[in-house]
Amino acid sequence: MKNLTRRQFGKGVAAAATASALLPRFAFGEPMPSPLHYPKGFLWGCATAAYQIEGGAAADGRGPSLWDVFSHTPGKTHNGETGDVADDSYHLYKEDVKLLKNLGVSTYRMSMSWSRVFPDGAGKPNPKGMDYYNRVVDELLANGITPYITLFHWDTPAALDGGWQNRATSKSFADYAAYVTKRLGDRVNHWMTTNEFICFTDLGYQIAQFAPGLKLPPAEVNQIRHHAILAHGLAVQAIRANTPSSTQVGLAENAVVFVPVIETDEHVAAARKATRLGNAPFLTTLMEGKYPEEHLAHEGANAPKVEEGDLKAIGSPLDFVGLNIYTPQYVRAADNPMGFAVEQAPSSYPHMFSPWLTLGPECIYWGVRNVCDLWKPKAIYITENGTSSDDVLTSEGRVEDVDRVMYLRNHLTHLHRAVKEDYPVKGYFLWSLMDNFEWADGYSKRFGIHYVDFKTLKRTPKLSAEWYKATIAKNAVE
Ligand code: PNW
Repeated sequence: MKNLTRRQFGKGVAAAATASALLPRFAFGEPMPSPLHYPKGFLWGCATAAYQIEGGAAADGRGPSLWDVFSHTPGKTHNGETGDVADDSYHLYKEDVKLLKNLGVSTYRMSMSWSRVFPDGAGKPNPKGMDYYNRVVDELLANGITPYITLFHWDTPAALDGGWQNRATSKSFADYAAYVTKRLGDRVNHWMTTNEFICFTDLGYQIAQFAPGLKLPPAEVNQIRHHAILAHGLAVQAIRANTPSSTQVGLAENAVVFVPVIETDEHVAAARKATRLGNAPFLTTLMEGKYPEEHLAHEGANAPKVEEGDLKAIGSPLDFVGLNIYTPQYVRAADNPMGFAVEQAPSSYPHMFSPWLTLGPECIYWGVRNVCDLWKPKAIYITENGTSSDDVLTSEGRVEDVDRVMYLRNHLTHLHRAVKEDYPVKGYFLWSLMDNFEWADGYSKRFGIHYVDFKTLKRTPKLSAEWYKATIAKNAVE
């Protein structure tokens, strides 16, 4: 079979054995199932975030972030765990680049800690903090790995007065963006401004699950959301002004993914409408350069105060949209003014180790399709996808995370459909390279494809790392 494709093999055997109608169908003429090949040049990567992996919380002049304050406040995180040490990637980054190299990834999505570079969030920069990122970038490039950098993954400098309640924070963010892209822009060509608006706005300021742990009324939350998308827009402008014209700018957003409950025209249209309205304060406003009328009407007197020039900045054209995709939200067409209704799943609906990680791997296809059909972005990256698992390190040093492999294989199978249908998906970043500080869940939820012993900081590849390595090597999912 060596020099024949599977299909030729099948045909050859079929011709030679037409008499043998009783033999199994597969060997005779029916094409054998073939692996799902990704296009040449498709980018495979892993993702991490600064506060979740770096540690070195007070090293070399880093200032505290709202997450340092929050995690050190009793009762806020699992067992009071903090990111003080995390994976100590601040000191062990060369080891982490080796993990990446061994996987064979071409790209690495990392984030920078704003308060490492500007300990007070604004004003005087900290050259030692900046040097750390210079070293990481150089180490990646020396190993043939392309860095994709997120400027902000929730770790707002604690010194910024009022945090995201204060409009001045948006301007400080743009200044930080200008400073770092000016210094790294000769070596880093792909930038993401922010990660997941809802997680540092609503979750931090409305439901108090994340830093800074406040419960503010809707009008204030809408203003905070506005400052967040304004920060993104001003940062896009700042990056463009400080980097070569070839620089690619986008963001990483966990837009709610609405999946048509049945794939018929009416439900597909409902999923598109739901995507637009369900993501109104964030991605929709970025992509359309204005808040949807329906959203403003719905918020009424609580709608944000918008100053002149804000929406122009917020709607700055992007080179790519990064989507963090984990779970589906099923939706159907409905005879109501919105034209859709969200399905309520029964309590038996399956989920992964984290209860919020409900299964539905087709979400990765619909996430891409809904966004592309609505707004036609030039390029899409899956900037995060992955799962927690109740990983156990065996006495032989193995982690048999077959549930994570199942999750990844299924998502990459459905992502392949989007690629095959010519949606402009350029790459995929698996969350995450290694176990890390999982925010309010502390170290109780592991998302890595490398197991980290948080006492010794030893990293061990899990079965999922072997699986991902093989997938990358074949450029195909099987
Ligand atoms: C993402 N949800 O957050 C973050 O970008 C990562 O920092 C995080 O570690 C990872 O996913 C795993 O949680 C999310 O409730 C947080 O749907 C919550 C949700 C989704 C993503």
